[in-house]
Amino acid sequence: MAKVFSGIQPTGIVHIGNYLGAVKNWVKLQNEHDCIFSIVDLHSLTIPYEPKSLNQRVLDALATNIAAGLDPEKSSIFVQSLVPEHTELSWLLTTITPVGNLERMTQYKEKSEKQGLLAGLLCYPILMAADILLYKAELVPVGEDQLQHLEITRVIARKFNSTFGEYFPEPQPNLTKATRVMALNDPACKMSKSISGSYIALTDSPEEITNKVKRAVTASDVDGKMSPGVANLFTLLEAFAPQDVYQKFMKDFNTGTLKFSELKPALAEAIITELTPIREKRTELLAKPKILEEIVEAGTKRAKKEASENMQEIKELMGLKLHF
Ligand code: AQP
Repeated sequence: MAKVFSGIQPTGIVHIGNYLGAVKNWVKLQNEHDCIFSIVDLHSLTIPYEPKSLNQRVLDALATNIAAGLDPEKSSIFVQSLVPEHTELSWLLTTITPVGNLERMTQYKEKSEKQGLLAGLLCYPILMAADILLYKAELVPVGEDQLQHLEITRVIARKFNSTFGEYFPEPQPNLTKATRVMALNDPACKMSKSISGSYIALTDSPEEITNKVKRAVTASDVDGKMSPGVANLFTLLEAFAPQDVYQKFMKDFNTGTLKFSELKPALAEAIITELTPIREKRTELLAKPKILEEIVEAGTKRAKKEASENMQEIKELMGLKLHF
């Protein structure tokens, strides 16, 4: 049984990229491993946000993830800012993180181009390393876009171990088949909460899902090779539809008889079938905030206990524990 940590930012409604790349995998892993999942609200402060709506976004992220299958009986589910050890460890790790590694991060370059050079964007991977290392996690289920950040976590763990003594495991990624779901309106970019038109949200109605799939960019295939848009639809079909439906359309593609007028409605139907119970459960949970409060209270208590015990050991190793 491995120790697993992962998180999701409350930056918008959870979409099928988050779901297939991470959340659905969390649901599976919680049956086999010791899992801690966090709504990482501190990370979400690195992009512009409206303070008045943050609380609702956190509740929404909690309700959506639980509706998607996260089980508080099996996993610890909590909100990052409720366990201050995350920021405490983040500072300690900042002191051993090479700036060059941070400056090379694709997400930092892309986001700072839009938002300006903010230290929070630069140090985002250090906070992520703290999230993971605080619990000595060995396995981190994330989408492909987070692999670079996880590599920095390993660099930091190695540096800590060689400087202060062997303590942190080097965490490994755990990827799904749909590790990089592309934007429906631009298959050259990844599906993202902050790019409108790019995603199908877990809360979308059947009509919205049908329309979004209908409008998905496909473009023509070149020399029988699938275009990125078509490949993306097949990734989604494989993830959502029964195997025989996927096989049938793959055969159509290989024999040059694929019709988007058949593929798109079949894909929309498969997505609607999987997401409808999630959408309904989320609505139920949001109407009962007391249940969400109890889940967060219990998850925070468990996470906090482990975090504070480990922090004591980390501080001892770094010479920060006072002995008189
Ligand atoms: N398109 C994607 N395909 C597969 N996995 C994805 N993930 C995100 N987008 C895709 C994975 O979802 C988990 C939670 O992501 P996050 O909310 O922490 O942040 P993100 O990666 O920045 O997601 P977004 O949707 O792109 O948010 P914004 O627009 O706010 O930046 C992670 O494991 C991530 O890899």
